[in-house]
Amino acid sequence: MRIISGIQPTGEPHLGNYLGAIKRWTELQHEQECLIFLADLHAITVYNEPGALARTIREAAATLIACGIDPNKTVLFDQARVPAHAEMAWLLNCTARIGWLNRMTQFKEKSGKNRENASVGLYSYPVLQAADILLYQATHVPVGEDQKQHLELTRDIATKFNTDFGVEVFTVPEPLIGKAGARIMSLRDGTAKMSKSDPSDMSRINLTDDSDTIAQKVKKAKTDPEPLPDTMDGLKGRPEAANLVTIFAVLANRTPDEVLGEFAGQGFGAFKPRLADLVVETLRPIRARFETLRAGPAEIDRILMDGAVKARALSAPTLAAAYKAVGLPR
Ligand code: AQP
Repeated sequence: MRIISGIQPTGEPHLGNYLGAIKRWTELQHEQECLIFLADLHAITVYNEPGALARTIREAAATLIACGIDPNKTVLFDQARVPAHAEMAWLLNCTARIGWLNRMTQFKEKSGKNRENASVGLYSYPVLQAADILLYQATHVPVGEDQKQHLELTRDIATKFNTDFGVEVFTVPEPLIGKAGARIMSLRDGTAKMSKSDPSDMSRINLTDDSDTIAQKVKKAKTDPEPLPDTMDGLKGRPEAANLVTIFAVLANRTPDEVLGEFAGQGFGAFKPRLADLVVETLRPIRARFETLRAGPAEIDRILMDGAVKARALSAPTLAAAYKAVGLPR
């Protein structure tokens, strides 16, 4: 099995990224061949302050390492240092169909009402994602609910390319089914996912927040005045409450119903301090490692450059095969 996944270095990784993706990557690297990349080419599909990108790329890398990604086990790199991603994306842009991209719901969500003004890059974002995956002959991609449609598109592009040119250049990747990562919602709105790009910092817990900030954010998290029921069924129509119980359960390695068994009949005044303690304890070692790593930016750059060297070598044969298949001399 070869597994690939990525994260956009667009802001500070948060508890949703950790519980939904990063934690799983740290486990997978002990069992399978893993590549994890910082999707900096994806990051510029919307305007990102150029002066800040180099820093956010380093900080995202430091956060991943602090969470347990081991650069000796995982090939950790950023896309921009591996030009094959942009090259392959162009080849695949010529295979992907406009009708396929028109169906991508994430573009509709991210482009909002002002679609005519969205960048072409945002529109063809899933084609770059296909390039990220297919370049490495990845066999499996861990996908959350929000990314299922993009992986389907990757499979369609790979199959059409192989068929059009009559040569099996690409492995058609499978979704990695397994223990599903939790979907963590905003602390301000239980119907929106916790997100780096939410303008309110109070909506998320950043992996590098200090203990006081975490306690403050949990305390201020939106809830309701009702007491907690004894099962998750009783939380229907209370998305904020359900989200906090889910976070508690994942962090405590318990089922949500087990957590509710303990807190049934109590209000959030009792629940929130316990939840804050759990989050603080989980993130304390991550933050400590992050602070140490942040003090050595040259070491982070070295790790990313080493990763890029490995990624270039791994991707080169597939890129060459794709150029050859379409008939372009190099
Ligand atoms: N709230 C979440 N709950 C569970 N998983 C999440 N992921 C993101 N948010 C949650 C997962 O984290 C991985 C990396 O995500 P990403 O940074 O590439 O992009 P995203 O999904 O668009 O995350 P954000 O935080 O919402 O970023 P912005 O605001 O920059 O768009 C993915 O596996 C994702 O599923």
